[in-house]
Amino acid sequence: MVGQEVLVRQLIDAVGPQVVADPEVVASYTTDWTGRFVGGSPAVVRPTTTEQVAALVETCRDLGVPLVPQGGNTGLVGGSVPLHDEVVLSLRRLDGLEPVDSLAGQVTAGAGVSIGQLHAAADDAGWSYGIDLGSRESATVGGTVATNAGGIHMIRHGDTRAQLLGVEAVLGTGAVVSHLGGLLKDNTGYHLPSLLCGSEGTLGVVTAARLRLVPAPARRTTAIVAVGSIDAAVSAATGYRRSLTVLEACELFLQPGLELVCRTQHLASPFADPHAAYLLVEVADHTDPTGDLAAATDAAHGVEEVVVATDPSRRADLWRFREAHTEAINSLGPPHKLDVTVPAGAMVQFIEAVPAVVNARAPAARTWLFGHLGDGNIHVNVTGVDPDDDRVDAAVFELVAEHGGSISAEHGIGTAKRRYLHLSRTPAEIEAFRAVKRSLDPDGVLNPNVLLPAAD
Ligand code: FAD
Ligand code: 2HG
Ligand code: ZN
Repeated sequence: MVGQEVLVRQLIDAVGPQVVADPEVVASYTTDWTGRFVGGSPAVVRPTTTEQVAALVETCRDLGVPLVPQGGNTGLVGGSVPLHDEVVLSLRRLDGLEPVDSLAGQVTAGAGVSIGQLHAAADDAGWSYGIDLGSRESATVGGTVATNAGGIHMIRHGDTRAQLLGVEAVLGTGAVVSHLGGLLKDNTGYHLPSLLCGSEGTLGVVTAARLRLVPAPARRTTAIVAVGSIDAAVSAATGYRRSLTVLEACELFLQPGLELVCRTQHLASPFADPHAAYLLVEVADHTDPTGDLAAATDAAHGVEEVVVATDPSRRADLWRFREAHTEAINSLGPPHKLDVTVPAGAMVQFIEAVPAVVNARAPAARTWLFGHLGDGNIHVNVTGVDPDDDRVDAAVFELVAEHGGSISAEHGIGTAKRRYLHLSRTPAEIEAFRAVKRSLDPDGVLNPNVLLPAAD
């Protein structure tokens, strides 16, 4: 490995003044959003063109210096920060956004465009983008593609992969692959966008994406439905999924989470009395969907109270109770974030079992449960545990595996979960992953400490 000064000079020779070695600036790229993962780096490179990204990857390959691609740095699994002194490759300056192709209902966006910017552009053109998430103002197109982000509308529009019609990317070899034509039907071989989507920066650096847009419904109704038990929440969620073709979101949170959000965000609870669990349900259509939502809620068992909103600012107020969970939990110190899926049939049992499993390993820890119940995705957050102590993580992941679930629903594997990948993937699958990695990144330049377990 070359020394820092020589390295910085060689990086500048390759990509120009986009290389930053000022320790103060570098430090702003080396800690993750939660504060649990803190690293260090000799330099941050902030290219503005795909050619510069390719030159950087080639140079790092020649020098044997690994890179960590970074977008908005909102990832929650320690995949976007340099935990092993890697060079940080920030894609935020690749922020070109082409005009929306209104005829096709598609858009081509640079990797650094934020999801919020994408929404604004789609809305202006009378379309909508199917992915939305609480980190929308910082999370980038490149990062959401790299993690295959899910988010709050996944139940209706699918994950990021389902929006992805094409990508431009620099592979670990330095080669640029680009297929941004946006044809809806295009069976001409391997679908590289699908492979790169969810690869967490281990196979290629996404520099641009061609994304499909979805219709923009004129009317939207949001409700928080208070129920008396987890069981009632799970069966109500199934009822909503079965009866509402216009269901856009079906999110879960529990009483302790609501209290924490209200206390830390200085909000008044939407209900006078406490309830065991809450579903935030949203429907959207071209005509007013409020009646459909009311009928589905009437048909659900165990509903104790409901608040409903149709105007945008009141709906945003309701969303705050759900979306502020991440920020509220972080105010207690860096949490362990265990983003998991379990099958619908195992959900009640899983949710009820988790706190005891956590406390058996860490008696003083606190478990917070919320998430995208409509698609089986629960965010298990644990506070009061040392950032490096992952005995609780192991115990929860084992519980997930026992229930037939996945150790990552939407955040990815990152560095946090790589040693647990075997709980969700067979040895043959992991070997196939390694073969793909060897082929597209033969020298292990791109995020070598992410996703795949260490070779031994
Ligand atoms: P980063 O955090 O910068 O990077 C994430 C991973 O992608 C890293 O492995 C990185 O190396 C890689 N990467 C980044 N850019 C590129 C690129 N251009 N090419 C190749 N690899 C790249 N996630 C959800 O799925 N659903 C949610 O509902 C959701 N809500 C969130 C709410 C909050 C408040 C926060 C803080 C996070 C939330 N997340 C959610 C997690 C996070 O926002 C997503 O994982 C998002 O996709 C990360 O995007 P980013 O641009 O910040 O990527
Ligand atoms: C969400 O759904 C995000 O709000 C973040 O995926 C989840 O904070 C978390 O664990
Ligand atoms: Zn989520």
